[in-house]
Amino acid sequence: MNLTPATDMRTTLDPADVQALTDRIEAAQKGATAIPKLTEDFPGMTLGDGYAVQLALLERWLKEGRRQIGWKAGLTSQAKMIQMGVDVPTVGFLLADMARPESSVITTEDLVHPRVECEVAFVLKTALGGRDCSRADVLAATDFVVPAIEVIDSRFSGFRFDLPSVVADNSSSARYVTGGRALEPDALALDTLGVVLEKNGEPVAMGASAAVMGHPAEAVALLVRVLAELGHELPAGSFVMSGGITEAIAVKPGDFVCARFQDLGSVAVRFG
Ligand code: 0L1
Ligand code: MG
Repeated sequence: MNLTPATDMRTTLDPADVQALTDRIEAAQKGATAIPKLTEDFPGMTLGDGYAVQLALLERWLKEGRRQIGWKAGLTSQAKMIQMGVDVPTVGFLLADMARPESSVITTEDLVHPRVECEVAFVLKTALGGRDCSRADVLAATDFVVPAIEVIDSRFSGFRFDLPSVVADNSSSARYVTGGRALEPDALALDTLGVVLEKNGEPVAMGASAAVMGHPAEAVALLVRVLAELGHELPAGSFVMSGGITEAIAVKPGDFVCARFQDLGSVAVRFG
């Protein structure tokens, strides 16, 4: 497993191909349709090309008036990497309209094949950026942490992809829900936080936050370093998800999911 940041942002696609692939991802996301991974048509695609498509999608949606609230780190635990057969963490953007209220019903009609993950989310009180961002920098910049469920939804058939494709697909971002209680990071042992994920009243996954790169703030530092490579930084007030602590669990209409976090309380949501 490679838990070091992927910094090879070399690009090979010309601008027209980036726009064509952005059209493809946008249509799959808006229509909730599964498509083949992008590398089937563009086998030479690099990680940098994947980020070029992701950022083109972000730019498009910001122009449409959608609002960015922050970023997510993905594939930050070994459980996730093993599950997906990918060995480098990724980042994706989060828009305000992807949020859903706790205890609400999340419709699956506009999703392809949703899965849920338990994550620690960070809210920043000061801006963070730079290629040398460390765990200590993240903790100093954090206002509070909250427990969260991320609903991921790969737009690729069978939830099968490679790194450039999944990065282009905004690291499978779909929905997110926060709940529980907000705590300052030094009010709890952020590295040994236990979590149990229940589906329909049965525990289906469990783990401790150390599974996320030893400490979730380490994943946020990695995200900041990747963003620095892409020419972005986190403004004060950013909402950042640090990555799934366990493997992701598939959900379908009628499922009730509850993530119970040590010290931070629980987050629950139903699927319809
Ligand atoms: O949030 C995540 O860890 C998802 C990253 C992309 C890979 C996947 O869809 O599982
Ligand atoms: Mg996630």
